[in-house]
Amino acid sequence: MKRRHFIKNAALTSAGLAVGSTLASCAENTKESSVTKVTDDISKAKLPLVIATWHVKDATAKAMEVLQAGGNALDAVEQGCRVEEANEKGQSVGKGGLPDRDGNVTLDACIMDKHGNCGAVVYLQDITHAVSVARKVMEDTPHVMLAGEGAKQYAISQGFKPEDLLTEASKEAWNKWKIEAKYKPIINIENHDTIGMLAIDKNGDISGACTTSGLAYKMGGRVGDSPIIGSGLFVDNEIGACVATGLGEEVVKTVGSFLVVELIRQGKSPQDACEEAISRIVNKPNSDYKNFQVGYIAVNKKGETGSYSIHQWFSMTKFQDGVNEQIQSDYFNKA
Ligand code: SD4
Repeated sequence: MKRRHFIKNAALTSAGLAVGSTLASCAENTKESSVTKVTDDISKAKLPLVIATWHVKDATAKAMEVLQAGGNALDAVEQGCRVEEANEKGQSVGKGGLPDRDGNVTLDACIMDKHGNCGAVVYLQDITHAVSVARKVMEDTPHVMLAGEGAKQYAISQGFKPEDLLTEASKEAWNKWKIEAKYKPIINIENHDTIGMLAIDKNGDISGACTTSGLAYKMGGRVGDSPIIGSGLFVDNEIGACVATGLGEEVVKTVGSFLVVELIRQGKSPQDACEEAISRIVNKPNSDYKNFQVGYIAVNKKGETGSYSIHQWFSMTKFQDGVNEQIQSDYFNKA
């Protein structure tokens, strides 16, 4: 608005025009500098870089292997997430995930590339690698999201093999749960939860992915934040990226990952942006935050990272400059 006014006024005199062009270019520069603030010294960042929610060093190692071999960030996050999807011991992702209250394992996943393209699957059953189906949706269909039976049939048509995702261990846990059948979100279910992964490749391009079996013993048909672009994941290759874990309903209500990236755009560090997004949740009137967990991890274009959660024991795994480490996250609820 200001700039339009200015150009209109400047057009009135030639002197105005001269000054106008200087000021207009100042205005452009100011606009430019606020947007490129995080990109200006990308050359200093130690790239490539991978971060992921929770303690998933095998997954970040796989992603880094892809990046070191010259692969792009999109391949890295897909391959990294696949490690945990195939890990039957992880009861919150892919095969071996805990089922809904009816005993069905249903997966949610999404992926987003450096161009802002995205793909997602929700309520997917019998297919382990939901993240790869999400990528197929992004690359080979005119849509961004497929659900349920349609997603499954699409996956099968693309060569994915259907299999039973309910392992003996998860069936046993479900049978125990059925004795009382009380639904209650569990904070930090096993220090290894939904996997969200963000990577910056050697070219400085960012991609992200998120994959989960969602909340254990959820209602049949329930979909969380993880496959919802802007909630569970958001990537803006000019600015940075964010991915979420925890009680998806609370993340969706604040469009958490998009919020974090927009806060970075406005000049916040990834750490401050994650903290602000958590404060939006806990500071709601009547927030029940003492009874649920939400955690965010984020990266900016400079390769700076941040992570923050409501409760203690959330962590981020970070692989950069030859070091693959689990970093405990700072948290809000210190009372
Ligand atoms: C969901 N955000 O479905 C996922 C699950 C999760 O800790 O991250 N649980 O709500």
